Amino acid sequence: MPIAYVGLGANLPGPAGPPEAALAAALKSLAKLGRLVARSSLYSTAPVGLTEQPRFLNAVAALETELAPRALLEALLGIERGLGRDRSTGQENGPRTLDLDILLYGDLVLREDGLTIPHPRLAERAFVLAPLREIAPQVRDPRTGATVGELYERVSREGASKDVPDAVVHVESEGWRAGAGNAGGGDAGAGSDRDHG
Ligand code: PH2
Ligand code: MG
Ligand code: MG
Repeated sequence: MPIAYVGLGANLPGPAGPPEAALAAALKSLAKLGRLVARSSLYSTAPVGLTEQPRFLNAVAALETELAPRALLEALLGIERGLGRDRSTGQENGPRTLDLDILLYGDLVLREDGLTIPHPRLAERAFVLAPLREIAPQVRDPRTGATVGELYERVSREGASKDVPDAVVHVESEGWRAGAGNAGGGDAGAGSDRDHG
């Protein structure tokens, strides 16, 4: 069964509470779509694309699933809606209660209406690559063959975020660590180092 890597992000309070609660609730819903095999720590990240908005909380989960890519996307959109995401009013790159993105789906390369895998901006985004590297440093971008670790190093060296103070900061969270069942176990992300990716 393929492993899908799903990016989680939020920077507005919603029905579940603050962004951290939305991410925790989303993780529980994700676990119902297959087997949650890993989850990263939480990261506080500077907004990219539209800078005048609150910082985001970001994380990445690894989900082993029988759902085909399109069915997985529909399920993710359903979870977003359930946690307050309103796509009729939202701004592109603007604030949101929850964003769930398919980053990778096994080694699939897919370009369809409304669904591109790998995520088209995966290689540019430190807020995605830092949590993804934590749980899947050796996984490869099937478009280029580069590993996630290599992509992260490149973005850290050359990316726009390198000039932004505190662009990506690892967050210690008891609640997140304890929450959502077995998803990835307790040791992921141990340590309190800051990560200026
Ligand atoms: N998502 C965006 C646009 N900008 N910036 C951060 N830091 N984190 C995000 O998840 C994010 C963003 C569009 O999905
Ligand atoms: Mg999205
Ligand atoms: Mg997104």
